[in-house]
Amino acid sequence: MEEPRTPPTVAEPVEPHDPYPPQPDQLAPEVVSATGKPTGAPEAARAQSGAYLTTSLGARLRDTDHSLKAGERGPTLLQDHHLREKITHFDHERIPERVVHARGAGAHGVFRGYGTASSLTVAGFLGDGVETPVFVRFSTVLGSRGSADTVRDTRGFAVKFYTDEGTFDLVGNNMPVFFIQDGIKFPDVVHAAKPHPDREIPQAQSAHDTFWDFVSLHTEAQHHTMWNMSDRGIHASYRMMEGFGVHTFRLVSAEGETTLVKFHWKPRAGAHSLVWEEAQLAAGGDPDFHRRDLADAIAAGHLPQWELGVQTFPDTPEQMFEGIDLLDPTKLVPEEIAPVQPIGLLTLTANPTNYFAETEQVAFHVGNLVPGIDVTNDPLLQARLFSYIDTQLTRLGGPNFNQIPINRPQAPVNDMLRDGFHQHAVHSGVAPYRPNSLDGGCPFHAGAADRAFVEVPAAVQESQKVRAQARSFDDHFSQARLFYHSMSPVEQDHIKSSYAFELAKCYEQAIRERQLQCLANIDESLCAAVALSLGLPAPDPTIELVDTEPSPALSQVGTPYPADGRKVGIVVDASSDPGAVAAIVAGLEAGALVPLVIAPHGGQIGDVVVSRTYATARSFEVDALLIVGAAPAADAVPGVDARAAQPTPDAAAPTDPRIALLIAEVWRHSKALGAFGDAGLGALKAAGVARDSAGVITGDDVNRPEGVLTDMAELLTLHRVWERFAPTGR
Ligand code: HDE
Repeated sequence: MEEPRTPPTVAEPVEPHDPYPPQPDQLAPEVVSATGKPTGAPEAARAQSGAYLTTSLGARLRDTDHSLKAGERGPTLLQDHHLREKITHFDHERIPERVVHARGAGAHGVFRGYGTASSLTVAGFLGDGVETPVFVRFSTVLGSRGSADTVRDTRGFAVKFYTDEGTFDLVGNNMPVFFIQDGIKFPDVVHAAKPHPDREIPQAQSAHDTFWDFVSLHTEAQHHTMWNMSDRGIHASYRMMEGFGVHTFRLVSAEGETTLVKFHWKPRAGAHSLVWEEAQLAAGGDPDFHRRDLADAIAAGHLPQWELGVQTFPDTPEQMFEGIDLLDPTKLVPEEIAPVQPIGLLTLTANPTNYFAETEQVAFHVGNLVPGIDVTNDPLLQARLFSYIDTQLTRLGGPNFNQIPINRPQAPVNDMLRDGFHQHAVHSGVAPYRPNSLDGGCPFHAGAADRAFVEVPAAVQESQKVRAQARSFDDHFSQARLFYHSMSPVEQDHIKSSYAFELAKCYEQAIRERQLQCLANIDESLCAAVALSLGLPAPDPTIELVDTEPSPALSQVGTPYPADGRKVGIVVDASSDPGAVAAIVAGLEAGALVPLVIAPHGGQIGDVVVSRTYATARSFEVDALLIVGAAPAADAVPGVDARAAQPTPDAAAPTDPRIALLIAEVWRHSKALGAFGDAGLGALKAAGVARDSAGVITGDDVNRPEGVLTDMAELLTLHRVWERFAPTGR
């Protein structure tokens, strides 16, 4: 029997009781057998059981604090089986982290098909109203397991669909293009992007010589690099991130018709980013920023959602669309010429119960396909088909990794794969081979009517064995130019600044100059702005610059999205009226916003729980800020906190220096600001913010906050107040 959870007591609990159940927001993988059979057992059936401490085999233990010694002061005895078991297991707690995508965050969810893809594919899970359990893992690429979430990087967006026709994995990224066109280059790009092999620095960064050395010499990487330098490299949260299958896949209909597709995940909350200073502050102030945001949102019931969509292309022998090679993963197809058609909805519903068991041990594989979805000859995808199984052999310690709970399929398994390390199935019979008569011929081949996976008999051109690629892969710059020209002026400014930042971090002048040459081959004004920052001359292009129609869909600016789940900080001080604070909190919650009360110290303001204190609050934690009161707190002592040493100019409404800094940050991060009464106005003044400037809303009466709250919710639908700062226009 599981015990209900009770709040912790100050004194150590001593009354034996069974383990607590998981938290209400948590879920564990479905309890199926190693061969995919439903067991009917609750998810917690795999958790620890019994009230008493035991050995790994269930013998109860009286003492785990003292080793078995020859006398109180004597040496420890080899006989101590408990000591040896405990230490031996501890010694082997770590498994190798992923070579790439080591740092991740996972969640359980459900996918509901719309049926709109049914004419394109027989895949059952895309059928109208069909619900399929999923596990999703988001990740950064470069950093080690403990690295910060908000570094500038590409993000992984991997989804495991446990369909009843087998598991389908869509192992994508938050960018639609990749650094390389052929999988054989993957070790090169990863070696270049990872920390330098001599000093092992920098961690989780592309701002270093080896990365820029590679991408400037290997110019097919320039398009993806441009995405990384854009706002897409520092997304605001996993909830606000697009996903892409990158490669072109092939769907197969019931009639055997094939269609080429590119997969897209569209977040319901819109695609949004941090600004670079926020990303840097968050990396120190809350290295788990994205992981925490995802878990908190799910726990609070603000369930993240994405629509899955496809761009479709005729499956012609050339596999080209409007001059774009569909097998070249450094190219995207603008949505304006191939609209994304929605085919289903993903909702994340629960957090994992155990990070290691689920998020760490989950094993994705692009070859996990179901009938109706097949691969193409994209040379990057082809290499991935090898890599994802191979890597698990070392990482998860043997060939039976698909029997680990999070990887178990929820479809019957009869695979003739036998034995190996950590075999969990207890196979019956004597004939794991085909054909056989001893097990009555079982397992049988599935016929066409039995929904078997059949590779599309795609034609292979008569050719020679060559280490070469098609000429259509040779264009390395035109889509980087297309992307840059599709950005709004403020996004272009961010791109210029990130190139300037990253290249300034390089030590080698030759690498900077070489990358400037690449920028000259993308856009003259971009190259000139970065060259100016670096103090170098801007080179002329070495190729003819070709203009294509921009793709406005690539810009993240200008489209309103629901503000649900956005965080609004409320700064209060010792004299703030608890009733007014409670009313603001209630007003925000009624609008599906998340209030974070920032007070001089922890505890409660009336019935409202304080979320942050003056000593901890920074801009990156909120999407907008409301100021009710901000008088200096008792601990605003210069020398205790350097931030508390800033002057507060307005003697009439003295403001805590840390709040003045917070307001100034929120201001320059282009977020909405609201202020009530004299205290609020004084605080704005102390931070140097003009009350009538863009995105600043003021209210006279804190007891009538409705107007301010409505205006603020409206501003949040556009994510940021970009018009606050005029673009450079350089
Ligand atoms: Fe991966 N990739 N990759 N990759 N990848 C891995 O698999 C690899 C590529 C992606 O959350 C590894 O289990 C090769 C493109 C994601 O567990 C490894 C090539 C895209 C994840 C591997 C690529 C991805 C991985 C590391 C070039 C976007 C994390 C451990 C041919 C479409 C999945 C592991 C998770 C993980 C190999 C290129 C996405 C080493 C060889 C392109 C989201 O097997």
